[in-house]
Formats: sequence, C-alpha cells, structure tokens
Amino acid sequence: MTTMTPLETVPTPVPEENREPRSSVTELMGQIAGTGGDPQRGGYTRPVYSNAEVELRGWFIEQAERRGLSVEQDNNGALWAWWDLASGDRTGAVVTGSHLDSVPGGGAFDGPLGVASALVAFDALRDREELQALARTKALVIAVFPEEEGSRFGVACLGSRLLTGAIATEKALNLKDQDGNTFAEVASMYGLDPRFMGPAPDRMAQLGAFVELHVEQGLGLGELNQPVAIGGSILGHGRWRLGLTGQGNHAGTTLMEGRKDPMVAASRLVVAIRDLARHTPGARATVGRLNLVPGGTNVIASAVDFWLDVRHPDDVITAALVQRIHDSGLLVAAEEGCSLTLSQESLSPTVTFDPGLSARLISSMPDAPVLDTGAGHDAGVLAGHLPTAMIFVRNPSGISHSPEEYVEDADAELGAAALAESLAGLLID
Ligand code: HGY
Ligand code: MN
Ligand code: MN
Repeated sequence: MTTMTPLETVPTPVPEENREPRSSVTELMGQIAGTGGDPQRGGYTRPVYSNAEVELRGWFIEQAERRGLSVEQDNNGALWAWWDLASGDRTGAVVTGSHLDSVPGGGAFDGPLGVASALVAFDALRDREELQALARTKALVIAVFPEEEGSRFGVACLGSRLLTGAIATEKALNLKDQDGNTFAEVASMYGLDPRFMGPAPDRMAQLGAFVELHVEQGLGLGELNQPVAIGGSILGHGRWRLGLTGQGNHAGTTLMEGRKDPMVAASRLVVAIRDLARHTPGARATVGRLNLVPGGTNVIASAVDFWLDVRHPDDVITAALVQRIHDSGLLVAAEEGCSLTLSQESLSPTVTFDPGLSARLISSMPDAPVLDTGAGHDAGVLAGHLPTAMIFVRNPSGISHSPEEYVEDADAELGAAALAESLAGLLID
C-alpha cells in the first residue's frame, strides 16, 4: 500500500475573497527567474534535490496552496496538487504538469513552463466552474515529477519511471550523482524514505488522462508560424556509458610512441560516433558529458568515461547503431592500447501519443499542427499506462537545453489557454 504523505503545511483552501489575483504565465515564470541561475554556464542549473530545485518546489507548493489545491508529496518525491471534487472522488483524475529540474545551464522554460501553465489553466477552469460554465465530473491534479532530465542521477524521467515501475527500485536507489551520493541518500536528506519508494499502483489507478504542456525543443512551430502544437510522438532514446582505460603517466617524461592515452581514444571515438550517426538516416548521437581521470594539465589520463545519447524513431536501428559504435570503439581502443567498456543506462522506445486523446485536443485546437519531438518527457513514460498527450509552445530560437531557449509572453498565455481548453473537455467526461 503506498502511503501518500500529505505535506504538514497544507492549510484549508483559501476563501475566494482572500485568493491571489489571477497570475499570467509570464508573471509566474518571473517569480522563479532568479532561482538556480548559473553564472558560469549561463541559464539555469537546477538538479533534483539541489537548493534551487527545492526552492522551486516550495514556490509550486505555495502557488498551489494559495489556489486552494491540496498538495501531496508521494514516496518518490513527486508533487501532486489536487483540485478535488466536492465528493472527493479521484477516479479517472485528469493530470497535467511537468518538471522543475533542469539540465546544467538549461533554459528557463524546459519543465517550468508546463508547471506554470498548469497553474494558469487551473485558474481559468476554476473561474469557469464558478461561473457555472464547467460542470466537472473529474478531479484535476497538477503533477511535478522529479529528475525528469536525469542530470543528477543519469536516468531521465526517474520520478515517473519509479511511479510506474519502469525502473527497478533497487537500481534507482543505487544510482549515484557525480559526487558519489546515491539517490537513496540524497532523497533521504530531502526527507523521503527509500523504504517506501517504488511503483505506486494506487496512485496510477486514480489517473485517467495526462496532458503535459512543454516548450517546443525545435523550430517546427517557428517555421509554421503557429503558437501551439499537439504532440504526435516522442523519438526513442537511450543512454550508454563508455569507459576507456589506458596508462596514466607524466606528460613530459613519456614519449609519444607507445602511449596508452584514453583521451586520444575517446576523441577518436567521439568523431567516429558523429560519422556513424551521420550515415544512419534519422539518427541522432551525442556525447555531451565526459569525465577524465585524473584531469591534470601535465598528466596523461589514466581513464576517460563519457556518456552517449542515441535517438531514432526505430528502436531496431538504434540498437544497430549502438552496436556499430561499440565495434568501432573496440577497434580504436585496441589501436590506442586501451580497453573499452560500454553499459546501457536507460532506453525508452518511441512513443506515439494516444490517438483518441490527441484527436480531442485537435478538435479544441483546430489550427494547431501535430509535431513529433526528439525530446523525452514524463508524458512518454506515462503514455504506457494511461491516455497521454502533449501541447508544445513555440520557441522562436528553436534551441533548448541552453540559455537561448525562449518563449514569447503572448505564446505562453496562448499555451495556457489551449491547455485549459483541452483539460476542460476531459474534466466533464
Ligand atoms: O533528454 C531529453 O530529451 C529530455 O529533455 N529529458
Ligand atoms: Mn523537459
Ligand atoms: Mn529537457
């Protein structure tokens, strides 16, 4: 039985006359603009359970409670802000929301835009109900999933994977961050109890549909000159860790001949990965993170670890490309007198969103195009368990996982309005 741990500070819903005036998405995003800024990288660095992400959690909880929502934190650290029915019946609850954690030096919108838009959509829906223009038969819940980026513990969508059982709890608890802290240790320091982490079938049984709003991570809407889109599918994607071991030594006393330099092997392999992916139509392969040991200017490295992100619509092609990368890596390692290990850290198949739910969104947003995305989302994990759809909001830069990620104020409000419209139809089923 999964126990939901209601937050001690949950007050009774605030009477209407004391409620906050309606905020816009831009105003809500402005409230968190100062949290987790990264002066070195630019943008934001808000890893899960860091001070910055915990501060954002506090912001969300306060905003939700101010709206009279009852906020729970589940055993995996996800937050659930409920707009309950008078009956308290949560069967078939409609879920929206997203994540608050970021990649290192990430943009302002990846994650938080979906959370802020959910709060604004709630405001609009509550107004409708109070004007008797919405006769709800379902509860609405705004969810905030932890570690969507997998930036601290290496597995993307860790919170939604734990919720759904998509990752073995033991494996999740033993994941380590770059300082060697396990997920269990860090989550415990945040106040969770690892003994109760893992699949939450009782929670899943309550959920009826999930609609996640997210900044578009590409230029599709920019090129189509549209403010919002409906998600079609999420590209299959996986992460692998590659380890190269050579012979550490002195940079000055070691001749070039006979060196076993893992940094040279890694450099050759990264270029080979680029070339192999270029020759695999539709594939994307990226090495964005590398750790070198020991890391001295006058030291030949003894070991290099780096992480590979491969994505393709066809999971069979992804597997074949990774195999070619591995074969190429073994050859390069042998030529450089090094050894190579490769281990898979996560793999998510291509996900197509629920056609029926997407059709309903299309009917309420007839001008919105349907766009596929190369970016992973918690919606991709939940799609295997309940009807799931996504709404994307135009990003004029098309750039994401970078400080240059951007959303115009007007588009942000249009996105929240489209989300409210989509949720309204689901709440009266
Ligand atoms: O990596 C992704 O695609 C997502 O942003 N976590
Ligand atoms: Mn995201
Ligand atoms: Mn992201």
